[in-house]
Amino acid sequence: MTNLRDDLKVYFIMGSPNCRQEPVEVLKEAIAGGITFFQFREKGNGALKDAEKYALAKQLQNICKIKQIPFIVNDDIELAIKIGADGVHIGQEDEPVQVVRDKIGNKILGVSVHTEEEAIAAIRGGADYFGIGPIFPTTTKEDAKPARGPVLIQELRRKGYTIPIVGIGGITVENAASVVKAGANGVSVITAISQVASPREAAKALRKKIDEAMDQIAGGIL
Ligand code: 3NM
Repeated sequence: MTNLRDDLKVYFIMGSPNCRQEPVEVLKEAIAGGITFFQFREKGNGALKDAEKYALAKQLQNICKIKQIPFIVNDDIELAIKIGADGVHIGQEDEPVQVVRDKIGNKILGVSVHTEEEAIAAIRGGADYFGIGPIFPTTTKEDAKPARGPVLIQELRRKGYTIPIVGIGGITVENAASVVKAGANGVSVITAISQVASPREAAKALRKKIDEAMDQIAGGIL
C-alpha cells in the first residue's frame, strides 16, 4: 500500500488484556486475514509494564515489519521512539499535539478528536489522521464518551476537512460499512478481531466489507 489513507482501512488495535489467545498469534492471524494497520495499546486490567511491555511491543513490531503493516504505539511516546515505531496515537488527555509532533519528527501521528474545535487544534499541531469515536457503544474503553454515531465524521467531511479519519468504538462486521459510507477512510476495532474464535476470519470479513464499501463509493453507487 502506498499512502496513509489506504493503510487505515482495517485498523486493528490491541494489547495483551484484549486477547483471548497469545497476542503474537492474534496479530499474525489478523494480518493473515487482511488488516492494514496496527496499534499496540497495552491498557486495562493486567496490562504489562516496563520490560514486559517493551518485550511484547518489540515482538509485535517485528511481526508488523515482516508483513509491512504500520506499527503504531498508543500514548507511550517514549516507547515509540525507543523501538522506532512507525507512529503514535494520542488522546486529548495526553500531551499537546504540537509537543508530541516535535518529539516524534516525521513519524505518523494519530489524534482522537470529539469536536470540530479539537479537530482544528489537532490539524494545527500536526496530526496525520483522526480517530473519531465512539461511533457505537463500547465496553472496551473504560472512560469512553457516549456513542454518537458517525455525526462528527459527516460534519467534518461536509465542511471540507480532507484529513484521513478512522471511526472507532463498537464497530463490527455488520456496521463497518456504514462508518466508511459516512466519510471515514477506515475502521478501528479491538473486540471485533481480538475477542473472537478466529481473528483471521474476523479480519477477512471486515476487510471484505470495507473494500466493498470503498468500491461502491469510488463507483459512484453511493
Ligand atoms: N477509543 P472496541 S472507543 C480505544 O471513542 C477506543 O476514542 C475510543 O474498542 C474512542 O472496538 C475505543 O472493542 C475502544 O469497541 C474500541
